[in-house]
Amino acid sequence: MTDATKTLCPYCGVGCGLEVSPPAQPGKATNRDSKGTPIWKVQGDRTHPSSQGMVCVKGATIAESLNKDRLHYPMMRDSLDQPFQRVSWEEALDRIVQRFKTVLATQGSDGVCMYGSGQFQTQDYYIAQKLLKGCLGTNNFDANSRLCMSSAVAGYIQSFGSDGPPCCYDDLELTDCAFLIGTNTAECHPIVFNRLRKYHKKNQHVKMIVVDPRRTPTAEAADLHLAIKPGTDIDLLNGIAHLLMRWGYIDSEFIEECTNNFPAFAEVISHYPPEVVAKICGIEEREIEIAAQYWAESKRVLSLWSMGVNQSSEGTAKVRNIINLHLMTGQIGKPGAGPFSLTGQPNAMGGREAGGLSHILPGYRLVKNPQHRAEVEQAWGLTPGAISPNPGRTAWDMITGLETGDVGLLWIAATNPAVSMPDLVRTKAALMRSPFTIYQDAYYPTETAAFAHVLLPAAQWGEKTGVMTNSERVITLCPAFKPPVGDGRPDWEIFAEVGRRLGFADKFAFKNSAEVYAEFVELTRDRPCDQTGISHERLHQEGPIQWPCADSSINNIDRHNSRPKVLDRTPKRMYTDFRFNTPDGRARFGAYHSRGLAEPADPNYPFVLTTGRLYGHWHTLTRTGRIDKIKQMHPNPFIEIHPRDAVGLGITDGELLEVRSRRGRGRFPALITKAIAPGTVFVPMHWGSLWADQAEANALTHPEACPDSLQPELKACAVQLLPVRNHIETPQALLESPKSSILSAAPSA
Ligand SMILES: Nc1nc2c(c(=O)[nH]1)N[C@H]1C(S)=C(S)[C@@H](COP(=O)(O)OP(=O)(O)OC[C@H]3O[C@@H](n4cnc5c(=O)[nH]c(N)nc54)[C@H](O)[C@@H]3O)O[C@H]1N2
Ligand SMILES: Nc1nc2c(c(=O)[nH]1)N[C@H]1C(S)=C(S)[C@@H](COP(=O)(O)OP(=O)(O)OC[C@H]3O[C@@H](n4cnc5c(=O)[nH]c(N)nc54)[C@H](O)[C@@H]3O)O[C@H]1N2
Ligand code: SF4
Ligand SMILES: [Mo]
Repeated sequence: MTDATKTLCPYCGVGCGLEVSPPAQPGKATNRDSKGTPIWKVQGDRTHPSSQGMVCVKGATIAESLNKDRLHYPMMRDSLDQPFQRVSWEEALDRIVQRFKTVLATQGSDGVCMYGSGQFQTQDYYIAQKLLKGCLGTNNFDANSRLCMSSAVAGYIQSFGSDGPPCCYDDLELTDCAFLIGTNTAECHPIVFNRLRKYHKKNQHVKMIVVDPRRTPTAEAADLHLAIKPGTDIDLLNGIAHLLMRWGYIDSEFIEECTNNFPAFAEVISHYPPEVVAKICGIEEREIEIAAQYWAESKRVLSLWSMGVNQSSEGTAKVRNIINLHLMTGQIGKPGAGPFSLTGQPNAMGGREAGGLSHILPGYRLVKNPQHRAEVEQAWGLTPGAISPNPGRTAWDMITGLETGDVGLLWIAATNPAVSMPDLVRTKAALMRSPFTIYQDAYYPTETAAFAHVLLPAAQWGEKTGVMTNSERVITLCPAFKPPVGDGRPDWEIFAEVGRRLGFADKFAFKNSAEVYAEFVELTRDRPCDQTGISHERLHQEGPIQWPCADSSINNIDRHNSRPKVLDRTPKRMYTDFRFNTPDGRARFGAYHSRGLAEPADPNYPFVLTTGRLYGHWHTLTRTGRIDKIKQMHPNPFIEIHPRDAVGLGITDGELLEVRSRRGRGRFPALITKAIAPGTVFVPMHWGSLWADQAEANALTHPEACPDSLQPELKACAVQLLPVRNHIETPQALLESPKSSILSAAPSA
């Protein structure tokens, strides 16, 4: 392709390379959508090391949504009951700056909050941190990664001393056993799954274990599917560890030389013989034994996980328990082995590097660490003490801050919380009370726009230049290849402009995003995520580069042959020397008994609802809801329910079920399937109020979170199910009373 731009897919954290070329190529018919809009042509980039030319349906169709239903210009209104008025950027920025000044003067800097996104480019993240945490002195920046990866971040930090997935995708094709837990990789990380699946099919000895309460397409491909009850992962993992210990399949030398706290862990797992674990998890003893046997017999074990682990009120403990298995067997720091979190969003990794959560700072630093704060203050030319020592508000704390009136200004960008936050009834009520909400998005309308005072049009992927990091730490340059729609501007430029107008002109004097990145990489120097050897120029010339990549490793003259060192292109792993980022260099075992679900099923709410994703759709549908092919694949929301439970409720396939939790309700057609365990039901997260009537998964979920990662348990809440046909409107009082159990059938045991 001649005019093709090499870039990265803006959907999932697999991070596939794409080549995008303009619609009207010389000599070829112009590609157009049903409205006659030209469509850019997209294909996989064969030279991208992570994806090797492969793409899934989302990446392949991305161009079809780029020009549809975009937010074209800034809009404003004084109160939420008024219609929006189109305004100029000047007017919008004036209003924003004025409001900032008022809130800073009356409530202090902690009255200001920003809620960002793993769909930011690293530049967007970095400038937002500099503005909020640096110039304004509040750590009230959090991202939707709080709902996504924060348990993995906390688990890595506690076990290894720092964040950072230690593995690389080549490990998918080097392992003897892939242990997939709480991940529907086939639908959510399809190209990772393709690589693994091909290798698994070709190599008889390679085992694949999937741990998921649902029989997903991922589970279909496994040698062993452990359909555990939701929330029993810790018991299962302790059970596998128990057998490995009993059988003597542990790496005593590694434990002795490279770890701490093994005795506490050994004590805990002694309580988890298979007969106990099988009962708790709702599986057979034999299944646990097979899983442990696969671990024991495999030279190299690779664990993959995502939201079934992270989105839990004990998410950090689950992550650490996965890591425990790797530590006790020495399965880390070598090809084909290690604990590997699959990142959800395209640049949640870059967000972590740039300090994009309320408790972290750029360069894998922590807000609570005085030395880390001092290093960042110095880099930013701030007075000592300018950065607050207190972690800021998490995503959910922003909602409660609106409830209490402590949040005076909320700036939301590149996320759609009126669909994706837990407990939507409460979330929306809090957003309604917000004194001033700025919402910066690429599309219009979205559900969150209804709660904004100011709407700012963002230039999206393809309209701005920046970098993103995928799950295996590979950084790809994403150049602009088309002009922004309407008056759209890159997120980081909007943040920088507000920073300048608030009096920090010298801190935001960047001419372009390459300069922003160059400043950021200095903050990674000598840190685990060192990328000082990477620049826009280098990415443009040499293609995607994996970190760590220190400038000392490439820019220096090689003393032996006095030639400049060239970039080492072999995929890297972390911890190959078995030294970890803890003060004593040892990894730490965590010792955990399970506390179970935050809201277990009970006689009033007898089913456990779990939520998640479908192959074709992306989150809140702002893009994929506008793509015909994908709409045909997944036209409607639904609720998966086991045939036995359907019989208990007397319902047939397709019949409408009303689902109620303690917080809200929704209506979904039943999809009767043995793929889900009795007692558990599943609803996709994708459909918000603009896309379907009363089919919001998060009307039902709760915000109870892991005490370490503060990540909410979006994967489980207790619900009642009522067939709509014989459903009489129930007064709220009756719904709350214990008698309400008579209204809802119990799951078949
Ligand atoms: N098609 C598609 N792909 C995506 C996305 C998308 O919107 N659409 N989003 C991206 C993002 S941001 C993310 S975070 C990832 C998410 O990727 P995944 O985590 O793979 O996706 P989910 O469907 O949220 O949840 C995964 C599985 O967790 C299981 N689960 C539920 N409860 C438990 C439990 O207690 N224990 C265990 N072991 N499993 C449980 C569910 O049954 C589900 O199959 O996907 C990314 N990729
Ligand atoms: N029940 C339940 N809830 C969940 C989950 C679940 O599994 N179950 N998963 C959680 C997880 S893991 C995640 S990651 C979240 C995702 O939830 P959200 O972040 O709310 O979902 P998106 O639809 O991806 O929202 C991204 C928004 O950014 C806009 N956008 C796209 N590009 C740009 C850009 O360049 N700039 C700006 N400013 N805007 C842009 C899009 O139009 C869209 O409105 O949902 C969470 N909520
Ligand atoms: S697997 Fe993920 S990154 Fe790759 S094309 Fe699909 S959505 Fe894009
Ligand atoms: Mo996510």
